[in-house]
Amino acid sequence: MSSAPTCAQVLMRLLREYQVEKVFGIPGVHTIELYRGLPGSDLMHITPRHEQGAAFMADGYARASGKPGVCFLITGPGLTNAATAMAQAYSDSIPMLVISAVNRREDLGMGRGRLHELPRQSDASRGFCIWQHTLTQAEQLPEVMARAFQLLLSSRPGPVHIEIPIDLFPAPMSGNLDDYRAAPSAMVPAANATAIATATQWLQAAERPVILLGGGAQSAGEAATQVSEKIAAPVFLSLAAKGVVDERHPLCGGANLSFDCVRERVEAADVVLAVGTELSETDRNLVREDYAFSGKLIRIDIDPAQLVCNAQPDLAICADAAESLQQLSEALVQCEESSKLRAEKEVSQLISNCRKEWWEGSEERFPWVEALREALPNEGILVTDSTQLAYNTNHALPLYHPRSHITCTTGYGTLGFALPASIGAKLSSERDVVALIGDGGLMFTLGELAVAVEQQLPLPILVWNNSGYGEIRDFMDAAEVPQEGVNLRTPDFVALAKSFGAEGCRIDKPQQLAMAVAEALQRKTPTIIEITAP
Ligand SMILES: Cc1ncc(C[n+]2csc(CCOP(=O)(O)OP(=O)(O)O)c2C)c(N)n1
Repeated sequence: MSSAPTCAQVLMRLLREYQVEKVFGIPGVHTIELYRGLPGSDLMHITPRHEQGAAFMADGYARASGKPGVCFLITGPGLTNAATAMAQAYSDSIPMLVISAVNRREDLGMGRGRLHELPRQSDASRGFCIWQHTLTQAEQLPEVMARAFQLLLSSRPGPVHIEIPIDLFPAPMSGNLDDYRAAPSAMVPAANATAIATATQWLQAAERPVILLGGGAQSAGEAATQVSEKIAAPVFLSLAAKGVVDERHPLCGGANLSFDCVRERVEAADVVLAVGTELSETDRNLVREDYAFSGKLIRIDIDPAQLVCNAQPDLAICADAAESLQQLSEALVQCEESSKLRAEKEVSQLISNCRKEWWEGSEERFPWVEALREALPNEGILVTDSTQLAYNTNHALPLYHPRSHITCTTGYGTLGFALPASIGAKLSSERDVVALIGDGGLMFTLGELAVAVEQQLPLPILVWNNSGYGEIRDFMDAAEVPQEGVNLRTPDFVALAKSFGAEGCRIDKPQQLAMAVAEALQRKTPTIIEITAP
């Protein structure tokens, strides 16, 4: 190549070097010169209908693939529109790279009323990003990108926001495009040998150990299963870790931390091994009380701050989850078969006790949970919004593989997540994806259905239609607050789907679900399957 590459071209080159294949974004006048860098880069650009959709898609893409999701946004409204989705990703530690424009360097902080000007945009995003940076010189881009990817790939992830002043996109850079290479990603830290020796000793001697896994243990499923088998420890999963250990495994107690019987068992354990988890309130069903651990607590996390979050550990190991569980599994000696059988029996008893707690008050929804288990392929990915049926699938629908459960029902808990996140998930994975959304949540990001149609995604979208914000309506009823703001006029979702070029059908019996999903998975277009909620 003879002429000097521009900063925008180098950016595209570096993204490809960092294995990025798809970016989600909406262009604007500020990013025209950014987009001049796209042709020839072989990056695929997906265009949502709202920037919130772009960031939710990037989030779903990241959760399903384990690779960072990438957005291109304009300054000001582009960034603030994406803020909610970035904050959900921050809350759930999802790797996301947001590249936004910002006004010219000479205008920064000047409040001149320029188009899209957001005074102190960098301050706005700093609150929900693990790192925020304003590029001031084009030559620094490779260093900035290297730092961004080290953070995304080698530490506790979350959104990284790099804002690029519009005068820098066309700025010439030195050398040829081929000169720009990715930095090697860091080898993640293994646990210190003394810590492993202590943990091994405690776990080996434990009579009633328990393992708790959070979203940070996403890649540690196999090693966690081995550890649990070696010491006959029941494994409980946070909602972010659902499926990390196959929920059919006899030692897996599922994502049931919010039930009294499990809580009691965890609190009574003589050793608790908690890996990659905040021990957060939302997985304890808003009981707002921290665990009262009576035994020893061992915590493993890549982020030192998490090691003391919500509970003080007796042993804190700052290391990669999979690496350290592997170290533990190699150090531990296999327990006796009789202990394993005893633990398995206990887990099965606990699950049936949970089931009694599950059913109360939502008996009518359980046939739908069972139907959905039948409808969802074994390797399928379930993407859920904050809707009543999802609160039941969270606990009562077993999943079998890591990265099978993509949900916004914990942590930040925003509505509108599931449709765009399921699109992102499907764009990053060969696995079947099924979305589950309430009629209220769907309306937040409905426009993104157009993207699923454009991309010809075979995506069943289950809409739990109870004509309103059902969960809040129930809470109002329970609190004897007169219903206000919770009863909604819903559109004809089937007709709406068709107007987008999607398919649509309406069902009201659980027995109809498996067929409806199977048919939807065969189509080259999304299908809205509207469920008339009982
Ligand atoms: C952005 C946002 N606004 C408001 C809420 C509060 N909220 C939580 S659940 C819910 C009801 C959702 O209704 P719908 O999606 O129809 O599901 P349903 O509860 O009826 O099953 C609301 C309003 C929220 N979680 N996020």
